[in-house]
Amino acid sequence: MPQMQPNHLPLFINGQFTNAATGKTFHDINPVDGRVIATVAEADADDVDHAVQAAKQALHGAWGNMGVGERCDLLATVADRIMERFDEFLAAEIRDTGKPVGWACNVDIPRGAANFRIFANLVRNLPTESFQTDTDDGRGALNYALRSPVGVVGVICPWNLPLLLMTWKVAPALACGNTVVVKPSEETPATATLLGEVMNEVGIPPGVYNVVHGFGPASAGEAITLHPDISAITFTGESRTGQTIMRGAASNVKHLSFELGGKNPAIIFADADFDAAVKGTARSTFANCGQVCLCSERVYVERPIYERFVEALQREAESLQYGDPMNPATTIGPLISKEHREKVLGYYQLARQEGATVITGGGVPDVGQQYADGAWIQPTIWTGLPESARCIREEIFGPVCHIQPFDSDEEAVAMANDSPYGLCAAVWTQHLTRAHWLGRHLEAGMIWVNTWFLRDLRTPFGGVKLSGVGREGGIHSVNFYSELKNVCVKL
Ligand code: NAD
Ligand code: 6OD
Repeated sequence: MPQMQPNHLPLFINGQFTNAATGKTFHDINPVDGRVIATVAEADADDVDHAVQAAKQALHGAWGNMGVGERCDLLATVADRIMERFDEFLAAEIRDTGKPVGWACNVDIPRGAANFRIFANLVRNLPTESFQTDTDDGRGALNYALRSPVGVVGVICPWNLPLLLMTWKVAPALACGNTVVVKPSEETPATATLLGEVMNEVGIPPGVYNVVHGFGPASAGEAITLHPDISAITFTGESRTGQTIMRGAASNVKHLSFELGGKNPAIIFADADFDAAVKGTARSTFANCGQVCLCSERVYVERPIYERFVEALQREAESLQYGDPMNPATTIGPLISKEHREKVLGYYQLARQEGATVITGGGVPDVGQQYADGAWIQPTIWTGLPESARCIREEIFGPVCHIQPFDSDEEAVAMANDSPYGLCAAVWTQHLTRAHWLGRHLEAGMIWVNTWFLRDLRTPFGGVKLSGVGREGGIHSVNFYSELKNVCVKL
């Protein structure tokens, strides 16, 4: 069986590792030190078409004809094989992203496997909706709903949680009987390619899982968006990219599921368990160097504990350790690229112009000669900005938050909701009815109370406003990745 060559990441089409028809490649860069770690085959519209044709063939062939039990058993073995090859997935993910091993070990790779296990189980055990209907002759009718796959699904992914977010889409899509053409982010092509090896090893038929590398506009991303034989697109990324994909996908009215940007609030009440709220907010602000769409960039603290909270969060930020991502003592990695660092540093500068007090950070750390070409940045805390400031309204996607005091539940909710985004919120309080009241009134898809990013994969996940379209997770994923057909039988 052909394997990937070290330092070169090919496309994976119809069960084969292959180069782009044009032979074009681009570089995969390690953000820790700026070194090129691999060349990557760059797909164009012809390569995407090749992948779509393979996916169509599998859809109407080996995969489409397989029973749901066998299909789900195979997908469960994908989960097992990811766990058996855990260290390879871990090393590939860390090389691409520079994220600390502790986070990658506990979040990215196990979730990559869990996505397959959980959606295989869910779809294997899915009941069918049915109704007995009265008729005039008294004999009645039986209605029941059948599920069929949507077709070939385009999966367009970001770079922040590459394996986790890609498999979060691929696993339910395949469990529901679809076939997929995946475009990983150009920044993080490795684990999606490695998954191609796993698919072959466990016997997933050729064409079921295809990977095309490349960029967005005038590249593989756009080719997926415009391809007439792709029936649905599931996309995670920036809201602006979502708008572009939505326009392109209109041509053949593709089904769309979008997980987009966020500017998430964390709300800390004076009655909260103070230490838990500080630790939890440090995690929700600085985890993955602030590059999780669920991160808190706006922190609202009830006035009696405001000063104490700012000092405590400052201590947490200043205790984060830069360094070799494979060292378990490292707790903050670099940003994904120097280009992204320019964007985040632009906001660090803008915050000063907008009148922020910089409590900590605000620049580039000295991480030593070895990492001088990496994309390192200081975790940063601001206070003193008006709620109308751009730094409060726009998604930054870095290790940064602004802390604002509030005086009442109503004021906290009003400030939290005054945003074009609505992905999630974190609320820290010991007051039961207050927690439920906020849960009802916050405008967001997910509300965490006294925790953050605690995931049960059966629950609905997605955002309101600019943060997304639709929900994935549990039955919501099944509803997106399958078509329901009602059969009405007169008895
Ligand atoms: P991005 O939108 O720049 O890129 C995401 C993917 O879209 C990449 O694969 C890219 O190549 C592709 N793409 C870009 N332009 C395209 C186009 N015109 N047509 C088709 N494809 C195109 O996002 P990113 O920088 O990779 O990720 C960071 C963003 O993702 C942040 O805004 C973050 O909030 C968001 N995000 C959201 C969630 C969520 O669940 N809501 C999760 C993770 C990340
Ligand atoms: O946990 C998930 O399923 C999920 N979609 C997380 C998204 C994180 C965004 O960066």
